[in-house]
Amino acid sequence: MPPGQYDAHNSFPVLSAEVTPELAAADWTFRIDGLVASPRAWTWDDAHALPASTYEGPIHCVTSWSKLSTRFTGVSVDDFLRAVGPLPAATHVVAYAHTGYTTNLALDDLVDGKAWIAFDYEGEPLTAAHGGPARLLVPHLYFWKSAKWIAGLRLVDRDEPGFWERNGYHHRGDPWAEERYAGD
Ligand SMILES: Nc1nc2c(c(=O)[nH]1)N[C@H]1C(S)=C(S)[C@@H](COP(=O)(O)O)O[C@H]1N2
Ligand SMILES: [Mo]
Repeated sequence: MPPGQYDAHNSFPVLSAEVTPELAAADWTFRIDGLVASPRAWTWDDAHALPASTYEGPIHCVTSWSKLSTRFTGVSVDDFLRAVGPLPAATHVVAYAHTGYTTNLALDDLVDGKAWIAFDYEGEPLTAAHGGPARLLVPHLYFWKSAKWIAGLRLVDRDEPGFWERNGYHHRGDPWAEERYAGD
């Protein structure tokens, strides 16, 4: 367990800055643009044509709850990135939600099997409150990086703070280093 965290066991708290949107799977789209060779968008069916990939392990919220055992299924971010071809200048990513929520990540934190676009939690479709129909999942970083109702990734050449990062939270958010607030 990372320092300062406790196991929430069977509870799965909901933390949302926005009102939960009513977003049908048929209306969901996911886009990757910015510093890529060929920007593109996926529908629900397009995304489900990609290989399924499962994450099993912990998640860590900066408010100090963790869940040591979770299982999410979706598609690896690697498979989406392969289709667009990130340009060498791309170092960072702005993840944005259908609601307008944003969060920044280093591109390195989204590649090599470390991040997913998740559709299912514990074998059931993600509930709307937990980001359904689809959320970003970056479980090695604090959970605010895992944008619910994910709409897209914009590849950029500098680290631009997102919603919580502009409000005092750390740019990276590594739970093992307790990167909770700017300056930690
Ligand atoms: N769109 C969006 N994504 C979001 C948030 C949010 O407010 N809006 N909150 C973040 C925070 S602070 C956390 S801890 C997790 C909470 O996910 P959960 O509600 O499924 O537990 O979602 C993250 N993703
Ligand atoms: Mo959070």
